[in-house]
Amino acid sequence: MAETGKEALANLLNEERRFPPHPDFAKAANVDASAYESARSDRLAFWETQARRLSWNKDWDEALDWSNAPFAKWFVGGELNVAYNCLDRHVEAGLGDRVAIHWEGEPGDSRSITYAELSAEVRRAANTLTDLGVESGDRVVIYMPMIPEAAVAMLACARIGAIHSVVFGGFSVDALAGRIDDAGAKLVVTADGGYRKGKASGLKDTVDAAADRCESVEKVLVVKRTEQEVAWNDRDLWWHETVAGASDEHEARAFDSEHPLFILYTSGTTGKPKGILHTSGGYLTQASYTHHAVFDLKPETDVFWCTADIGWVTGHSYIVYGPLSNGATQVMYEGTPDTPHKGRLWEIVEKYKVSLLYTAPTAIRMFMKWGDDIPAQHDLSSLRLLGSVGEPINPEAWIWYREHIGGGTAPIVDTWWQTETGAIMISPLPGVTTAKPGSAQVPLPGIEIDVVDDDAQSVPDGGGGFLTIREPWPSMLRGIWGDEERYRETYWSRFENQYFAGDGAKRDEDGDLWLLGRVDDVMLVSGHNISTTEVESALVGHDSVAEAAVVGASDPVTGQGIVAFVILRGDVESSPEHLKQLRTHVADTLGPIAKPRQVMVVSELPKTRSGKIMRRLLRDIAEDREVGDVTTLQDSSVMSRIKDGLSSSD
Ligand code: 6R9
Repeated sequence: MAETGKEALANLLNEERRFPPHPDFAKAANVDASAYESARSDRLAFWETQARRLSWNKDWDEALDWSNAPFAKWFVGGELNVAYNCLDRHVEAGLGDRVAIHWEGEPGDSRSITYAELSAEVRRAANTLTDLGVESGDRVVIYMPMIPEAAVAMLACARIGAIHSVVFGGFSVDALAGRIDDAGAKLVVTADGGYRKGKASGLKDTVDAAADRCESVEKVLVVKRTEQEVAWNDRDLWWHETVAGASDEHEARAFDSEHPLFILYTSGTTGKPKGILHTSGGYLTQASYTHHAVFDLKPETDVFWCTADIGWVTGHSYIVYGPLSNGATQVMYEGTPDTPHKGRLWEIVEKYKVSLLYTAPTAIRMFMKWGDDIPAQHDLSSLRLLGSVGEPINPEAWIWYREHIGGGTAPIVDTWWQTETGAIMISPLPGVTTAKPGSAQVPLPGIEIDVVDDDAQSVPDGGGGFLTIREPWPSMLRGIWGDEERYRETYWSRFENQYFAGDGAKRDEDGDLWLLGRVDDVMLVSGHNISTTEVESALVGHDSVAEAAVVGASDPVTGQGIVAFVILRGDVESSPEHLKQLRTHVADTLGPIAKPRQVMVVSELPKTRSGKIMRRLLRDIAEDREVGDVTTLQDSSVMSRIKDGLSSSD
């Protein structure tokens, strides 16, 4: 959109429904409207107050050093240990018997682990890592299923100052080897496999092949989960033969606030994956504060469940660092939501009386497609707040989530953030904000967001443009691993002194923010910029459509034409007449400019492991090209199935 025209993003969607916080919820909420005021009157002092929620070995001298922008330093001179903050301090406060993780394996096995137990296991793992020669600043790649040892490995790294880099279990040999190599990792922590979709998947073969190619790898530490046969190499060690026998006495050394904590690779649409670097004090401050404020966590009574994979930033900040730093009790689930049946998540909510649930729109739309009767078979009355992350949530999915999962009363927090931002940036505060379905609404206290035009000027209320961040924030990325220049170039070159996130947004008449998807995906039709989000939202607003993805395909007349891929609801039969209806429905909802040129029915859509639609691949189909790089797809065979099964409205 940047280069192609000055036309602001068309302002098409019109959503009028409003949901004010329930007075009882508002009264008991962790954070009230005064947080915005205190952050406005002194932003840095506000963040210093939040940093004091943590335990520091040495106080900082200065809240923020921005003299070497865009490389920030937060809580300069301060020292802390991240793992101590997540575990030992709760045990020291007498909370050792509180359950930290209720873990549910896919086959139905389960473990409840207390803070005392988790803390001891992390201390044993920290001793083991040290015995294996891992030192502060060394890199450790973690390639694991969703088992507690994944969190233990991360925290053990944090405890000794090693830098972890978690890679989604299931990524290919190439993807894994590329990440190990870029980070120069000494150690890989993995498992013999994990359970997904009713089967034991293998991870160890992939690690073996990747480690063979990467000279930096000295050891591979393997957790036994599935008991399947695995090949064994000289560099391999079993977790249960090393960690289990290690001492659980370990002193948590304090590290500088800016000591690196982790690298997490994001693929982006083109080029080599970027190793996003996060450090300690600022990251933990914002992960911890946002978890407390946005989810309204009451650690004594709530049961929190973030359904993300640990390989996604959401798993880092809202399974490991946010919840554990706050002393939360949470659920962790190994498998897929439809194994052994489509009510699995709701069964788990009922079993553990989950009160705060955090999931992604892609999952919500899948639950909608499976049918209202499935959640209705379970007692979900424990749920008191619902969260959404990863993509814009379309208003129909928002309403369904509130009605069918949240009992018609639970507030929904639609949280916008990125791997790069480290923690939530834009979200309603559940006790304060009158919610609007489909809008992430307001920057959190202490966060300065803007929407700007091509010339970096703020757009007025009612306008659309590029979402930017105007002031540094504690959990911001500190760079791209090994590539300073790429960091400046990618995030700081489009607009001077503003971080450009890559997303389009509009600001409505009340000043609330509506995220409109990646600007790379924005379509330019007859000189108008149209967001994929709005057209997709209109399509799933039609009764027959479960899920939709749209792309702009080059068009001799209009520049680009809108091509839509739709998944229909279970019992709907498609026909040329029906597809025509869908095109008309979009035109009626958004205006004739947004009418798709073509609608294609598909049975699935290409998605990343974190559930984001890879529109680039759909554009290849719409423009009839060879399909491009599929290495970060959740399931790399999906593209051939889509091509084979196409029926269209041409
Ligand atoms: C946390 C995470 C970041 C991109 C981001 C944006 C999209 C995430 C969103 C959302 C609209 C939301 N995104 N949350 N868009 N509303 N609530 O997803 O990190 O995997 O790095 O992706 O996801 O496009 O730029 P990451």
